[in-house]
Amino acid sequence: MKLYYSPGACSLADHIVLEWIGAPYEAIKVAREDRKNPEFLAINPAGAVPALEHDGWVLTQNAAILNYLADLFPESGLGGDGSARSRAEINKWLAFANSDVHPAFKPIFGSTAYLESPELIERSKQSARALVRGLFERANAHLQGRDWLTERRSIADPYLYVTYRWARVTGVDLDGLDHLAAYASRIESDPAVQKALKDEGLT
Ligand SMILES: N[C@@H](CCC(=O)N[C@@H](CS)C(=O)NCC(=O)O)C(=O)O
Repeated sequence: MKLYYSPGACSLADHIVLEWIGAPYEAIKVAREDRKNPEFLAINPAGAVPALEHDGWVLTQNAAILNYLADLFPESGLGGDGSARSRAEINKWLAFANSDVHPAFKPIFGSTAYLESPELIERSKQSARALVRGLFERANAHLQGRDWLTERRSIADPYLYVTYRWARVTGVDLDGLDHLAAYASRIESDPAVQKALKDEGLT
């Protein structure tokens, strides 16, 4: 298996899951500025990470990749306990991270540059930070008394963790979100997570 990733991007979730699974894989770095190069567009026409190559077949879209890995390695338990309900709970939180939290960062990462006005761009970023804060307040409330988003560690956890990392460096107000902070520290102190971070050149 080959995972195409950019350091610290949402592909870090897949990188962590591969480490948790423990099966052999190769992590191939795609620098941010190389994501639209013809070589990488031939792998993912969207020019986005992650992409997973397995037996000559390429899968894109993070939620699909994470679910595929969970299905390929059911013994990892990362896709739940085998019941429809546990998988649905995991996919609920995966959707929260992938389709609510992740896109909320877009203005912070530059999607509103077309506005051209520095003042308007800054307002769009402030509004995005407030949106992310609101989403994290929900996750924080849910995490009270819980170690993981669902009954057990799953493919949803590293995705939320990755977005928390982004929040830390983009000025999102994380004050008082103590359950979320403890959860992120718990994930971060895991040796497998440390390895994925080190391999991506992150601290
Ligand atoms: N819907 C895609 C979005 C992936 C995505 O946004 N990846 C970012 C990195 S976190 C990226 O490579 N962006 C480059 C681009 O879309 O141009 C997925 O869930 O896999």
